[in-house]
Amino acid sequence: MSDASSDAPPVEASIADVPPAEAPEVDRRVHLADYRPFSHRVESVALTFRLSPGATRVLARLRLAPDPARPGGEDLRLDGEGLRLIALRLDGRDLAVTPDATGLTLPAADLPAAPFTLETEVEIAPEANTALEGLYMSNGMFCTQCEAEGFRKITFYPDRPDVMAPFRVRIEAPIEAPGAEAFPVLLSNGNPVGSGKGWAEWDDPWPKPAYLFALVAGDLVAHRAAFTTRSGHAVDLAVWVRPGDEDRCAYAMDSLIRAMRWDEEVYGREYDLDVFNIVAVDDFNMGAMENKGLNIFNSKFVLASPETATDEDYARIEAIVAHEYFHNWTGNRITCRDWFQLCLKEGLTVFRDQQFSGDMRSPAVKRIEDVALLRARQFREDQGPLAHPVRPESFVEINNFYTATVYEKGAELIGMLRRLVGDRGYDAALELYFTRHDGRAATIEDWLEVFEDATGRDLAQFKLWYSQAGTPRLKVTEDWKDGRYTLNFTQENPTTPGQPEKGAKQIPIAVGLIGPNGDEVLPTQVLEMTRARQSFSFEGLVAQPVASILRGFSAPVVLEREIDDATRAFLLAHDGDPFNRWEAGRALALELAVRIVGAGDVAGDAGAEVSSADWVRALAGLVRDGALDPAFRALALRLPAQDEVAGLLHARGLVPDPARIWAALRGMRLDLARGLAGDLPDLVAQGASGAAYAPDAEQAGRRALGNAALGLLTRLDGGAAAGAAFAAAGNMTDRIAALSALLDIGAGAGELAAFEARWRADRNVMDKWFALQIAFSAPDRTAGVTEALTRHPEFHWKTPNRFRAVIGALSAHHAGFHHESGAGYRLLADWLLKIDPLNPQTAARMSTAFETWPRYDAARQALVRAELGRILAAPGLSRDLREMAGRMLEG
Ligand code: B3K
Ligand code: ZN
Repeated sequence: MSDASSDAPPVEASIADVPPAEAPEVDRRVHLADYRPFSHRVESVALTFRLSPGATRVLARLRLAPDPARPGGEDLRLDGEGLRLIALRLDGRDLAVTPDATGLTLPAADLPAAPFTLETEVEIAPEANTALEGLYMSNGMFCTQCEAEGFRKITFYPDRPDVMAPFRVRIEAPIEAPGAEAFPVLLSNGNPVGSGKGWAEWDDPWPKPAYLFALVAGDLVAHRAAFTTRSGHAVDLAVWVRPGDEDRCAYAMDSLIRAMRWDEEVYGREYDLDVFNIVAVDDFNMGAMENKGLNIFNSKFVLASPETATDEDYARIEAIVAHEYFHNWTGNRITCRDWFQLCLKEGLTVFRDQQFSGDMRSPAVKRIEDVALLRARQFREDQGPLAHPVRPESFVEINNFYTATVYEKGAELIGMLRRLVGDRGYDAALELYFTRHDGRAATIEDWLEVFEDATGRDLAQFKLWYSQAGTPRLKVTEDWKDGRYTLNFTQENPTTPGQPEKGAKQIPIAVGLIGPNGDEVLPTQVLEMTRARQSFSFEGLVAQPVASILRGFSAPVVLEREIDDATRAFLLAHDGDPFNRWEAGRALALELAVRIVGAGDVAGDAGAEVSSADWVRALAGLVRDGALDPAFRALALRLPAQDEVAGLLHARGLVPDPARIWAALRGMRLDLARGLAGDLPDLVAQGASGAAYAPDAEQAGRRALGNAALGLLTRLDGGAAAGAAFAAAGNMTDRIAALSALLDIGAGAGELAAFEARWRADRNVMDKWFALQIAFSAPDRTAGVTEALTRHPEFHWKTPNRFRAVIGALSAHHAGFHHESGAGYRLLADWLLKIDPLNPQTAARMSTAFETWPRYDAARQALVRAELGRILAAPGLSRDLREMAGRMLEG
């Protein structure tokens, strides 16, 4: 292995001009079908960083070997963007090569037939990097984000996931003024192998793709712990944060330790380095990143104390810490051959983190939450112009494909596979996957093959789930005759962009049968549907059963069932499958909402024409059942999202009116509050625990139910209880719940001011303060409230978390964003255009708020199209936002 510390800088040869930073975007389209292995093997990488905010030097020494399978030799193409090339040497000889806008090419004729060493020196400016991709600065510290293609902004390299190599890294801190050490902590991947004042060296023995490279330099403090793997290897763990934040790291550390143990116990996976570091940074484009041995996190998903974080924040921290840790095997040790295979690591790792959270908390509650999220994000994506397969076949900008489809639907596919092959088959397949592909870059074909080899099953039809977009619609009818009960299923696979024709999917349908007295007469069994139409019969029944279909949400489909409210209420009362029990309540609420919206009277009190009494009664029975998990009861009280109602109306060929949906759901909530009026004070009281705050599932569930009840009670008591709860709140969960309840009835001005005064200096808490005001604004004021908040001195729009808190809250307010004035649309487009030149990833991601436009009326459609057109016409638009706006407009 080469040694970065002895890396003498190449002679300054000033070979090439800087490729212009404002080089015209190359509108490349990359196709899965065009995949070709890289021309060379990278045997080792040695990097030296001479850090300086305005002019960091990066020296790279690559040991390269020609691919023996290509005896004629090939040109060597290295990716590189925005790099000022200072020097380039091959086996010690200076080379004169001029990079183009996206990299440099060394012609085959100039390359040796034997292994050789290529050295480059480049200069980059981290402090000017606002895109937060590559090496950049956040609050005075250096940090990196390389996935998917950020490493090419650090040095010239084959920046593709199938090129894996061991890395050695030397970091030299900027020269300090005497006595002022601004960058005492210097971190990279792997194990620390040496350090001194102003420098450190790291060695990562595990071959990895460049997207897993990471570097951090700054004034940080560590929250430390130790972990011993089950084979006895000692690992030093550290969570690094800015001084002052160290008392908010305990939960992230605790989550990490539990995740490490769980992966050993459940998947047999051990950690493989001497250290594991997590660093919290304030400016980050997403949640976190699984860099080998050095996970970098959005500080929002690390820092937590009862005073500053809600129960939901704690649960998210636990899930994300685990997710990034689990990537060490599913993503890092085994990575993706190319970016089309992204779901190979993301779908599987989401599936694993969902299992983990279920084990740590309640599997039933976790499943309900995951399905709610899948429907809200992924079904919505599948229904609109951005629909794409779990494994897409082409892209312009890969960052645009870190989507709910790749992640959440990708995880559902793993769950279906597991249901199809059984738990033991799954375990055997995973064991084979880890042994067969360790140290490699794999494909979906490789993944399915381990299942076929381990279980003997043919998964050719299952593979369609990876290549065909869209949510299958599963229709079911039932027959009952002579003790024989039959379920007749029909599946329809809707057209999506570029995919008019689709084959029948293999669908695991978990079904249980319930007798008239509520007892289970047939325990859950998995029916396997493989044809467009298929019937399944059950014999020997004494009475017509009620079927509980798609238990545990056994497949990501829309179930369309002719069923009356009474049968749904029966399932809500008796279904032994907790998911379907919740589902029955949700379906009742959705159908009621649809009826109220269609009924004509949605102003003021709900449904003069449609009564919600049966729904309220059914829900009341469940909520009063003290034997049920409070977290589950809290979920049952949650009404469908407005966006979900709009999606359902659209699926039924109707045009949703956002204002009516808003009014209908508000009316339903008021009905629910009135129906439960007698129970609410007690439920609120039970939510408060005498015990010291703990973020565990038990306490969190109790708070969730108490606070759901508080929200309803506030609709009846004018805010008396919520005002008192706000004043008495001893933790952020209760404080936010009380404040939300007040804002929901148009009150809470004093509390908002008090909240701001108390938390003004806390960036993560203030994000909540911004978002809440928008979330609870009246629809005709949403754009105005958002606009006013963008003029608040604490609206730091270049900080992604703050930008997302404010502009994201605007897009998430269904009736406000889609207000007929078009003000919401305009405001979002204005801000997308403003952020795009600085941070294209954030702009592109937030533009998806527009994806549902085809659902709405002609006037709204015209308004959105005009905004998308305005975006597309903007000069210098990023490749990211251009691809998104273009796809949405084509839809
Ligand atoms: N793998 C990263 C996401 C990278 C996103 C690049 N635009 C985090 C994760 O999924 O764990
Ligand atoms: Zn991931």
